[in-house]
Amino acid sequence: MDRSETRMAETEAILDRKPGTRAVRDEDDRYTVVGAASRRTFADWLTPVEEHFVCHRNDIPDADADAWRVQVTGVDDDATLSMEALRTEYPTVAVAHTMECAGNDRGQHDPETGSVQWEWDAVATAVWTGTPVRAVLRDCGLDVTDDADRWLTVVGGDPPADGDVYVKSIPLAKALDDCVLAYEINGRPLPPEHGFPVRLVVPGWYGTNSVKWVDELRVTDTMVTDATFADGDDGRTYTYWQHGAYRIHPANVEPEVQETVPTADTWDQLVGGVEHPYTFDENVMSLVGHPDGESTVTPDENGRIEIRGVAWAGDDRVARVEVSTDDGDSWHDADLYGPDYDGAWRLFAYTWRPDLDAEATATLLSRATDERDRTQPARIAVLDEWGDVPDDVYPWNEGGYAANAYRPNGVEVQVSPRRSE
Ligand SMILES: Nc1nc2c(c(=O)[nH]1)N[C@H]1C(S)=C(S)[C@@H](COP(=O)(O)O)O[C@H]1N2
Ligand SMILES: [Mo]
Repeated sequence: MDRSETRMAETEAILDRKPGTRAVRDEDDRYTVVGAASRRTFADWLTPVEEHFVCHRNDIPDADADAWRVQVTGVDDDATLSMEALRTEYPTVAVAHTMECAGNDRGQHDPETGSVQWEWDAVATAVWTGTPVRAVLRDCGLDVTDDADRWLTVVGGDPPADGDVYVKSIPLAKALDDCVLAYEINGRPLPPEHGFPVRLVVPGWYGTNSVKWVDELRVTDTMVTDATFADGDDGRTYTYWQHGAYRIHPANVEPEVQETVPTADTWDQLVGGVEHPYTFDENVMSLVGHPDGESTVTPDENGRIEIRGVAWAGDDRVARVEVSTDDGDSWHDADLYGPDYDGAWRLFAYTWRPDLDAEATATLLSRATDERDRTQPARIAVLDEWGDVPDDVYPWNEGGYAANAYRPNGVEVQVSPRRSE
């Protein structure tokens, strides 16, 4: 079977296992992708596995957990670890992680960009159980008190259909701080499509960094470059996923390989002059989950409708969420509540008292601000306004990455007055 046939078969099987997802249009017909089927996903803090999006390019490896090994290299004592060793020889931890595909909201770009046309469906929050990366690297002789300017380069075990091995580099400081080699999601064994038997989880960072089916952890002085892995005679190459894809750049640009960046904060790179930023930590974002726009809503006996949703900001905290019920003419502070973990979204709620005599339509918007006072922009630039992006506008970029505009995510709801009995 060629890749497009296995991709179709794989997608069908995933949709069967995950009734809360739907297939998403992939312009280039290359990825296996399913996304959250309903905005109701964003009215809850924990995303059931059945509603968690999936995204990858290559075939899912046919993995046998007993035979799987994770290589640890670039340290004093290189090691080969079995799943048994990972499970039993190190501490077990759980981390909450809001995983957002860097291409979430790509479908809102005009002109359209290629690849997967996500709307708001490629974001989810799960609790991942596994082994801290720190414990493994320390055991392999790494001085974990000295992470200055080094990187952790992680190799995926998915067979590279087009020769490009799935390799991602993250700053060693982040890896040692809170990253996990996960073998469970929401207390259940990892399903194949989420990285069985083991995947990296990088809390609060775009999904692309969380390498599935981990083969190797390598401590490196720079991000992966052509020198990191000997480009073999086997036709495999190692830098595409770090440097070619998942970078924010205007049309018709081939981003160059950089060895390092002055900051991993995606937004800081964008406004701070880093050439073609890397999509590392997630930009501030929010989504309304209820009402979901799929059915008419009626105020309760006190005339109230509760608007609920989620807001996240990568490594930063969410400081504020505002809600508008009149398409952005006026804004009201929402309450933040519920679980509060680094790297995971917060729930928000706002009590709306619509003033109604007859059935009406309203456009609900939410916009979040992070602790560093960065607020979601209103819209995505309609043209390539790169370098000259007005305030309150997110730059249109060729890969459609890291967009966090609030207007395209507005939800139109039909409200009918409560009938007096
Ligand atoms: N090995 C490997 N890891 C990967 C990918 C991949 O194609 N291969 N896709 C990445 C992308 S783009 C995303 S958004 C997340 C999605 O993780 P999920 O499918 O578990 O939701 O996995 C990341 N890890
Ligand atoms: Mo992604």
